[in-house]
Amino acid sequence: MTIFLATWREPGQTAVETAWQAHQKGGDLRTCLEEGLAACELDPKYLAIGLGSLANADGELELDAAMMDGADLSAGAVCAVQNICPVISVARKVLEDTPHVMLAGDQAKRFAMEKGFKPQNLMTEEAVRQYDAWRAGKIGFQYIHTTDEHKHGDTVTMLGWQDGHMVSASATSGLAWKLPGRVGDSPIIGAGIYADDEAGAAGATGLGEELWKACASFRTVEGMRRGLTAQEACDDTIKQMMRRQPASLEIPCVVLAISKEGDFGAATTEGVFHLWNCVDGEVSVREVTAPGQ
Ligand code: SD4
Repeated sequence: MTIFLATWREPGQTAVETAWQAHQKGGDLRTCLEEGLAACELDPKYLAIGLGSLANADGELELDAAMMDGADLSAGAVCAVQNICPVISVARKVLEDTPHVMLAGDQAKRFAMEKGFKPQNLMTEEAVRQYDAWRAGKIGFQYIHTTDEHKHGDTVTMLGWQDGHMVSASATSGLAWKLPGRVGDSPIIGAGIYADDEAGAAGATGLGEELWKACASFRTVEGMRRGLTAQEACDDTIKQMMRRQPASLEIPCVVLAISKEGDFGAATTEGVFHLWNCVDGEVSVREVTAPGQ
């Protein structure tokens, strides 16, 4: 059996359907997740991933991505990379072609160029228009942090499962209007993603500062290692965050997980979240509501 999970109502479907197509062409889990995320990164209509995303406070895009393979805990990530897309492919190259876990900023860009990626302007006309509107005070921080998923960030976090083997991956432009150099949870192993074939795989999306402080993905995988189902492990992480981290009540923090047995789930601190899933080619979406909402 093969399962793909992906975050958010808008891009999640693109991600799981592209991953399934890659699977049908014989791609392994790393390739399926890379292609699923790259399809989202290269589509300018998604506002918090890749080309045409919402910029940082300087009007520049700084992208983050990571991939972790649960077979041997190998991991690769890049953060604060400018002018390169898709960065999930660069993260995979860090995983496969270097002894390191993460490359940052200009040096990650240099590495990508050495690997054949061509630098390009990622600020579309629409991205510039959004940035100008923010600078003019016409749209605020909440534009990207609202319970309305149509306006929410489109960070895409994906989990792939095949006969007990798991890979996690994520790609994002991070928070809109962030301070230049700011890095969130998404490319951080243990925060934005984690995978261990001995326990399960997990990922996160939402307010990166809080998800990182909670080590949300690692915590959720450890819950499954203790015997919780994927849904129970997600609930456990989210309840703990809601109790200890009041900021996570204001802006959605989401975890998703799949256990080594293949059961999966998700939980959110706030609002409604949509989890896309593709189980042996059957694509559907689960609506997940915050506790008490
Ligand atoms: C971050 N977690 O950089 C990301 C943002 C996100 O949907 O998930 N947006 O904090």
